[in-house]
Amino acid sequence: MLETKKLLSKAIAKVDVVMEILDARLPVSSANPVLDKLCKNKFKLKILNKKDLADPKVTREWLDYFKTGGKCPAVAICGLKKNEALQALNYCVDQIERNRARKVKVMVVGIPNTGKSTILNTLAGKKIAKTGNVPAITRHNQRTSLKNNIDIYDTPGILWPVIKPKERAYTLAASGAISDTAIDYNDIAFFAASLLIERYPELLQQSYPFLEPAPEDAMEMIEKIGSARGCLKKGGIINIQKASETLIRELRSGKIGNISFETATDLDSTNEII
Ligand SMILES: Nc1nc2c(ncn2[C@@H]2O[C@H](COP(=O)(O)OP(=O)(O)OP(=O)(O)O)[C@@H](O)[C@H]2O)c(=O)[nH]1
Ligand SMILES: [Mg+2]
Repeated sequence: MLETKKLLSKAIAKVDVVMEILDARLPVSSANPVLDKLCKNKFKLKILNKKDLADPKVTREWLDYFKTGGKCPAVAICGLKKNEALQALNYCVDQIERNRARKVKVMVVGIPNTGKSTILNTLAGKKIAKTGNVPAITRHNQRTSLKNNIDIYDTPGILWPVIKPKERAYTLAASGAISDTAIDYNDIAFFAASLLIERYPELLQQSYPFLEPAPEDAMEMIEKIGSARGCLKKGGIINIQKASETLIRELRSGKIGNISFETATDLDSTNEII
């Protein structure tokens, strides 16, 4: 990890601006804890990407949170929309005192699967970088020249080896930032179901009418999903693994609705500063 940090630090030293791509549904858990230090003398913009999947009210609260006290400039975008990606890029480039003849170098960093390569493709207007809804798609830094003398560097997602507290690991796994082979679906589904029951009962009612009457707990919810979706083993026993996979898949795709996994209020209550 020390080696990764050194490489990242060297790469950052060579660029003018850093675009930190976060997942709008989990702007804290998807942040790189050492990036702020590495970017000490650089302009860095936090981009809350995938805003189309997040709870809009919670995203607004996050933007207010970052704005308050000048913590860090932040915007929320859908990386698939050209005008939104371009606005974020222009915001960054406008911060640089620039001689038009000189190229502006912009680096896109973030943990896996937050949409870095997607944003690059959207900005370039063509598919330059490979993308995919599993982590660790991009393997090497890749430079692309954009209009207006801007060079943009796509980078592989970097995940930190120690993720604390445990809820952050669950949150990351539920979003798809951690490889599915490294997680226990049952635990993640249990975490996700508890969150949905507590925070998004109306969405559950609309998307999963078969849950009525509302489940008392996560296990009951997963069992009901298994039963409704035909996730059954021999003898009609519910296949909890399959039911868990179904819930996570539908949660990630936005099928259940616009959901945020963490809120600025949660963070305020822990007095944590980011
Ligand atoms: N709904 C939605 N999906 C997005 C958005 N941005 C990216 N995605 C999807 O998220 C998945 C991951 O996108 P990538 O661009 O490959 O993510 P990455 O950060 O480059 O991932 P690594 O290279 O593995 O670090 C893909 O399925 C994209 O289509 C967005 O704003 N909204
Ligand atoms: Mg990528």
